[in-house]
Amino acid sequence: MTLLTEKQLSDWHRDGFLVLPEFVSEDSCRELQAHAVGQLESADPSLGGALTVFSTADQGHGQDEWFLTSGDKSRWFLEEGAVTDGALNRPLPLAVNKLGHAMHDLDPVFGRFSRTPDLAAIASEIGFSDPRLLQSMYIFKQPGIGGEVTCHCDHTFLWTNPMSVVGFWFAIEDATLDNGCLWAAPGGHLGTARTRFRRQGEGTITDVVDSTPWPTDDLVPLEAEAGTMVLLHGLLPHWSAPNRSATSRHAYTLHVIEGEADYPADNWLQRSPELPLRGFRD
Ligand SMILES: O=C(O)CCC(=O)C(=O)O
Repeated sequence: MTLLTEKQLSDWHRDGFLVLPEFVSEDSCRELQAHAVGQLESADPSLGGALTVFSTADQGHGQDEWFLTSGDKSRWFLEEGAVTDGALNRPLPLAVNKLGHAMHDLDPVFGRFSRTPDLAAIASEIGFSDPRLLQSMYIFKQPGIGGEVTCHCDHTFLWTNPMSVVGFWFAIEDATLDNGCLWAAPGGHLGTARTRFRRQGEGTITDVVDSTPWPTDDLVPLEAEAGTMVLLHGLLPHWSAPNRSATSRHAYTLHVIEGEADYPADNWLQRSPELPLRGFRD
């Protein structure tokens, strides 16, 4: 089965991203959304460690045990605007920035969404020989308080030797200029990662590997209707704005690495040997 046309493949190689509208059905999006929200509706918001705020601006979560041990768990991380004086100021389903980072292996609903013949085919068409599903995130981009995701490339966080990570990003709701759609720099994947985020001692550190600033003026918006999948090359600079609108912008993203690539022991995301990485078909 070949899903990508020659033109799509050449766009992918030229731009470092590829937007595939109507890749998943509205029904699949609604099912995943209801499931993600339902989990938060039935969760205990006072769980230990659960007040961790996810902020790409200060990376404060990077020193936090709740975050650092989440590589093989399903945990939530809060929007900065959802916490006042150390307490939640709204119900959990409206407070969470994202769920992460192993729902695809722990939860059958996420698992079904994440492992399909179409995804396996796309992974092979863009060059994976042994794709491994490393990380999943369900991103809420909440109305009014949805946090900015500062410009970055995914290799910074999910480093392999050689670089291999690709993001499979799904619009679960319409992503617009108004509610904080993705932006990306066409061709920016031909540059380098600027930083590497890794473990050091009990926390994390960000090493500067290339001090060239991100090409922020070159970013283009990737507005996407629900059901669209966007492929993001691991070196592609991408960004999303805060959501100040009244509409949420739910998205789901899977980060996939090459099985044969070396995965450093000081990457922030580590898994228990009891939950080994799997492919799209295992
Ligand atoms: O959904 C977003 O706003 C950002 C997602 C992202 O950076 C990623 O999936 O790598």
